[in-house]
Amino acid sequence: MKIAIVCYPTHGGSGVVASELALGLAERGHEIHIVSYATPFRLRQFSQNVFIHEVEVASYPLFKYPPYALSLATKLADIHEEYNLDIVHAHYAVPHAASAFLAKQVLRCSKLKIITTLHGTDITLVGADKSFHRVIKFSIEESDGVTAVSNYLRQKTMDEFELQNNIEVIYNFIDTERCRGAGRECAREKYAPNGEKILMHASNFRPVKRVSDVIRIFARVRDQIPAKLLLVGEGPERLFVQQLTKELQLTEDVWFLGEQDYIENLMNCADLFLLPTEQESFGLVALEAHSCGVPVVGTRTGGLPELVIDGETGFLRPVGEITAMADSALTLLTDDVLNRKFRKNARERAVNCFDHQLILPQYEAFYDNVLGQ
Ligand code: GMT
Repeated sequence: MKIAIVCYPTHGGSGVVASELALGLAERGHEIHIVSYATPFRLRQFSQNVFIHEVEVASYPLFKYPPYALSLATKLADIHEEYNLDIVHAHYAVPHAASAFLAKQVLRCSKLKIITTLHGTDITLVGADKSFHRVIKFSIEESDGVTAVSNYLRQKTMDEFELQNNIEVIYNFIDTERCRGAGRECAREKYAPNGEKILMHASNFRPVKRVSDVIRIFARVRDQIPAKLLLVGEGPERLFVQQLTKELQLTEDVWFLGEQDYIENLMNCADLFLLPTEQESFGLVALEAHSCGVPVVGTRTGGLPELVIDGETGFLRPVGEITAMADSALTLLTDDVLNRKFRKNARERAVNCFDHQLILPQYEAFYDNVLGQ
């Protein structure tokens, strides 16, 4: 098949999923065209069957906001004319699904199928905003196929947009072999020279991730046992979080590591992953933790319980319950037998339910189905 994958190039989960999907499908012989405003970081190396198309947006003094959605639509129409695509697969509804629809209208080509994958904030935060709501509802309704990354997100979308569409759930996935090989570079001694326990968190440091809760949970843990915290990522809350770290006198024990292209090496250092997020449609980063055999302590919210099994692969507590999450973390960090059991369960959960070899065929089957419509 010839598939254009439209995505964001950043470290966010939707860009990572789209990139891994591109690489997986290319390996299975499909011709993949990546369309984005920059090359996604995981696709910077040459891969057979993957073509990169960067969207350029014209600037003009009249434009306060450069019209990216229009440039993207034009680019998609051009790519179709040159390569005769079967499918445009839009990852993240805003504005990708709308641009794909516009490209199809411009081409007047009913043969070209549009698939939209919903990732989370495109529905729960951005899509729900009044300024986008109608266009997003329309773009989803006009897609030839729609997938969501969890049952939670599927239901949330149906309710939010009062949709009649069929939305298929295809979970996010990971190459679980990658984690097995990683970790040699993980210098545990570098981050925890005196054998301290290592907790980790990775996110885009947006308010929805509640990174300040991570710090407060860590403060309670470190009061009880020697521990270090690795923080991965960048975002608007970073300065605030750094300030809080100072105020709580944790600077010596918290490592701010910035954005990392592959976090497996660091993840293999961790004894526990913290994800006290407000909302999470799936939680790809929790899957990355599980794939490396790292239990997760987080919140019972959104699609996270579809991945993290409370009491088996981690502990899930209500949003904002810092003390309960700190207690759960301490339980897992002080009981070695329990920790080993949870580590084994977490790894098995990733391998048995979310490995790329299981999920990629689901996307292929979905494409076949849509093309057969
Ligand atoms: O807001 C984010 O966390 C970024 C967003 C994205 O575009 O990458 O993440 C969403 O998509 C991921 C990939 O499907 C999911 O794993 C995340 O749970 C989801 N984030 C939220 O729902 C907050």
